[in-house]
Amino acid sequence: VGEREVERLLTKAAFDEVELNPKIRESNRKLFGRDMSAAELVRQIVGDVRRDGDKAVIHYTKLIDRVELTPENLLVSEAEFEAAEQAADPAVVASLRKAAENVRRYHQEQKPNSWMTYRDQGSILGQSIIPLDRVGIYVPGGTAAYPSSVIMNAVPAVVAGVREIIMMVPPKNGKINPYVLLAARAAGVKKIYKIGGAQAIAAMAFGTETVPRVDKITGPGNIFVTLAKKEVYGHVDIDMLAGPSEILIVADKTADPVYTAADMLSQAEHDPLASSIVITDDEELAGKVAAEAEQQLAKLPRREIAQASIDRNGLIVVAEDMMQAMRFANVSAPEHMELLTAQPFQLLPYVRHAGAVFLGAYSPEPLGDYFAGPNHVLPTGGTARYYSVLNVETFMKRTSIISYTQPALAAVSDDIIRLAETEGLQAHANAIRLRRNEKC
Ligand code: HSO
Ligand code: ZN
Repeated sequence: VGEREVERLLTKAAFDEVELNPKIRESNRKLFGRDMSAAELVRQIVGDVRRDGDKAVIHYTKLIDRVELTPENLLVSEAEFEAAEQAADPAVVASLRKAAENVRRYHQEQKPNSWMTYRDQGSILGQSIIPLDRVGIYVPGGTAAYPSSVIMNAVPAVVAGVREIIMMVPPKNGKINPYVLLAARAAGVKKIYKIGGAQAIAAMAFGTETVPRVDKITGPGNIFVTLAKKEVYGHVDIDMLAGPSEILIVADKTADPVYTAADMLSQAEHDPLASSIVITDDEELAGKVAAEAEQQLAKLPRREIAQASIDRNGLIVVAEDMMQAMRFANVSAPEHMELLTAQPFQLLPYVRHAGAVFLGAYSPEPLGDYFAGPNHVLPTGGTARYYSVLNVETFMKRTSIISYTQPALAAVSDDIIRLAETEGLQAHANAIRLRRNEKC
């Protein structure tokens, strides 16, 4: 196929596809007795929670999650934490702790500093960096209840100095994955609520009788969660609109087809809508990767999901040369980009759009998912064109500092008065003139 066709294949909007999914309409019809898109349903839930608080949260939790909650047990109790500790394998907890420590160390280095600078005649300018007061983290339920994602969201918030971190997890049969609870506690999350879906996002955005209103919501979720984040954006800040996972591997003839196929499947098993792409200048490698992927896939416990993902969004592109491969890779702007080439650092300067880059045969994507230290909450669906990976500054904001002395202000007053009067803003000009002892 031609270059344009390749580019089209590389820039599919997974997000739209989900919203148009007829299955979602169908399940909404069953639940609510009328035809509704995911977006309409989300708008209704957000509106109801905003108006009715806990009552609406409890109503939708019963309807959608089939769990009966009361205002008293929305919060995970001390007894539930203890039960999680009992149920947990200590080796897993130890690995989670090591992972959290690596993530903490990495993010510590990201921490931006406030600064001040001296200008003419004793004036001072600067920038303070202030952590957010309260943030809310969403953690998906079901098979996507990832303790690693708890660490990736909570630790940077703690490093930033956020005063209060709350978390929402949908209850499955009234229960929450014990490792999610323990990871949250280890990271410093104080309050965890058994609420999921759009109702959780709305509760955090507007507050209810039991849920405090937060300033920012982070964390991945299904289509309902993502649409709800879009809906409440502006009332609160959000991290990003996360879609299904993606990997794009740039490989030359030196790449190992076994590793290449394995890394493709590592993302394919996340979600039927996940995407796994290989771009190579070597046709022989392309063939080997395809055959190898088929073999490995057949043995996976999650082969149904991985197969669906590969059928839908699996792609092996043979490029004319490595420069064209890099151009295609940037068009895709993938969440994860692997460079499986002889000299990966030589390609790094050509990377324009990627959430995270993994260089060389011994930096497989799961290393970043779990352990190395950089964050695994990354832009998807081509949004790496303008979004960054979740980081410490995600949980901070900047405030400008301005301090002039009398002579410093006098020296620039003519300019300011002229600009203010040009804009027809006399009161602005007066604020300056009065400080020159002029009568206004
Ligand atoms: N690859 C996922 C993160 C994750 N993987 C969590 C395993 N657990 C986000 O892109
Ligand atoms: Zn993953």
